[in-house]
Amino acid sequence: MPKTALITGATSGFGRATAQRFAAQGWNVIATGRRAERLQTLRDSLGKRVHTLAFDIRDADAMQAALATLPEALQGIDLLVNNAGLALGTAPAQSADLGQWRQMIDTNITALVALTHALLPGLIERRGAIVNISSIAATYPYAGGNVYGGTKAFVSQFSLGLRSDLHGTGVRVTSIEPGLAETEFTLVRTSGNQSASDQLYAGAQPITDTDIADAIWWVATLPPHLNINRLEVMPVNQSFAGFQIHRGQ
Ligand code: NDP
Ligand code: 8X3
Repeated sequence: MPKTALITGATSGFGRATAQRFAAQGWNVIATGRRAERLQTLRDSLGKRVHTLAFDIRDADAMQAALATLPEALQGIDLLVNNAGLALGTAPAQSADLGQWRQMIDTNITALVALTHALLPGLIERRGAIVNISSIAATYPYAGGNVYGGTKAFVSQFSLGLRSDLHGTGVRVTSIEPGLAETEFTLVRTSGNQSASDQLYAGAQPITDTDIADAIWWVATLPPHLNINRLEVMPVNQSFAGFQIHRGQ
């Protein structure tokens, strides 16, 4: 029997590459996202092993309704990849848009928690696995990262908390924490500014979507007695800078 992975945010970036990776390895994939036409394209290219659910992950009722439509053969989920998420804006907190903050919290935290809660009983029954996509922004603050970094710190800490609570169930939990990665992430963050996105990645040899798909494949297919708790991944060309000092009043 093939295993089944539910991957959120499969219309783009890490999620799409992960759907492609798992489908190519013979898994059933439940691919989610808002853009139904992109999900259809994914299904057209990957075949019947991919089942698509188009809904806004912030809408708890839509999420439950979508899960309820799953055919019986796909109701047993072995792997949940909580990947859907976004950053909006890089303004300092004092001039940030509260609506953007709320959208990040609703997507990166509230929806992730709700989906995890819905799927936990089944994951326990099947001794499954959860991979949460956090970020280096969870650990390393930077100017303009305020609420985005806060949401990812939640994801990392929630992952560790889940590990504790799931002790003895056989369920594995991993937080993957990527650095600079070229996806649609910056296009979304800058409200569609393609040149800002291109400039950020130019010459940097950033992480690719398939790099992260490979990492997810690795942690999810290790022998069942092993758990990768946190996996921080950066491009070689990215590293740390110092603290900032303001002089004067
Ligand atoms: P993309 O923008 O390429 O993909 C984001 C995915 O999230 C899309 O499939 C999008 O689907 C989905 N999504 C966003 N909002 C919603 C929503 N309300 N409902 C349903 N789905 C939603 O970015 P990445 O692949 O880079 O991002 C994936 C994850 O990786 C995110 O959690 C991000 O924070 C994290 N990350 C990214 C890094 C990077 O540098 N790229 C580094 C570290 C972490 P749709 O729009 O169709 O709904
Ligand atoms: C995305 C990485 O450094 O842009 O999570 O916040 S960063």
